[in-house]
Amino acid sequence: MRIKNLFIAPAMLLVLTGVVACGSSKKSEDTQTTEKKVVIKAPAFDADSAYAYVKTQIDFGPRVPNTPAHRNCGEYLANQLESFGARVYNQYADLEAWDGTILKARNIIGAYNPDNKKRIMLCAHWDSRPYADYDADEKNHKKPIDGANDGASGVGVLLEIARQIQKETPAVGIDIIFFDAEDYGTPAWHRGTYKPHDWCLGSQYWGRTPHVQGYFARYGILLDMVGGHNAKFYKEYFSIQNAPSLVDKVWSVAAQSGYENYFLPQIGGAVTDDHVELLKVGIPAINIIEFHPTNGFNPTWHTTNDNMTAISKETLKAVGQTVINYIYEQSE
Ligand code: AHN
Ligand code: ZN
Repeated sequence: MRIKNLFIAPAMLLVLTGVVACGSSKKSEDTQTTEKKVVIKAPAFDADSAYAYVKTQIDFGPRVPNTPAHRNCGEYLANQLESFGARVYNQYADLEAWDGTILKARNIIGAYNPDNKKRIMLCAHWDSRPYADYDADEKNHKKPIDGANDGASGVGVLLEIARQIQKETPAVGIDIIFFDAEDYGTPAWHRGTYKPHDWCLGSQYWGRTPHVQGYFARYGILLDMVGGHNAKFYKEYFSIQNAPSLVDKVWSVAAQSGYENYFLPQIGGAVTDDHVELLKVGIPAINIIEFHPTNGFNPTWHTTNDNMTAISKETLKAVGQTVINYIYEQSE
C-alpha cells in the first residue's frame, strides 16, 4: 500500500510505503501484523536561499553570451554545483545566432548519482536576453535585460534543489542542466532575414551532443519564468501532448503540497522552449512556465522590468517545493 496525500507542507514530508496489516493482535490471535514503514524525507525548499541565488546571478550583470558577466556567472554556476556535490560537465560550443554572431556558449550539467540508470533531468536556461524588445520604451529595445525571472529564477530554484539533494540522496539519479543561449532569438524590431532555429541554441546543441554518450532520462522538467508575483502555471501545450502523465503527476504533487493556486488544472498555450529539444530525443519532458493562454507571458517579459523586483519568494517556494516533493516520490 502506498499512502499519498501525505504532503504536510514545508518542514517535513513523509512518504509511507509498505504493508500495514489490518488491526492489532488483540482482534485475532492468529493475525500476524506486518508493518513495514519506509520513511523518505523530502527536504524543505528554502525560498530565501533560492532568492539569494537569483540575486547573485543578477549582480553579475546581464548574462548575455560573449560578455564578461556571462563568463563570470558561468564559472559561478559550475562552482556552485560542484560545491553541492555534483559531478560537473561543461559543454563549450560555438553556436551561430540569428544575425550570424558566433556565441561562445557553455551548457553546465551537474549529475547526482551518475551510475543510477533511472534519471530525471531538471533544466533551466542561464543566459539572459540581449534585447528588451518588448519594453514600453523604445529606447530600451536594444538593451540587455537582467532576466531575473526569465532565466535566473529557474536556475536559482535548481541551485537550491541541488543544495538540498546533496544532503539526502533521492532514489533516482538527478541531472541539473543549465542550458545556455536560449534567449538570443531574433528581436521583434528586426526587419529582414535571419537564421532560423534562433532560440534554444544551447539545448539544441545538447540534443545533438549529449554530455554523456548514450544518455537517457526517464523524465525531464524545465523551469522557465518560475519567480513572477502571483504566477499561474497552466499545463503547457507541448508538455501535455508529449508527456501527459508527467504533467498530471507534477500538477497533482503541487496540489497535494498546497500549491493548487499556482498550478492550475487548465491547458495553456504552446511555448517553444528547451523542453522541445528533450522531446525530440525521446525524453518525456514538461515546461513549468508562466504563460497565460490568452494574455501570454508576464508583463515584465523581455523588458527592463524583468529585474529583482519581478521576483516573488512565494512563487519560488511553490515551484521549488513541488519539484522536490516530486523527486522524493520517485522510487528506484
Ligand atoms: C518564444 O517566444 C518563441 N519562445 C519563448 C521561449 C522563451 C523565451 N523562454 C524564455 N524566453
Ligand atoms: Zn526570454
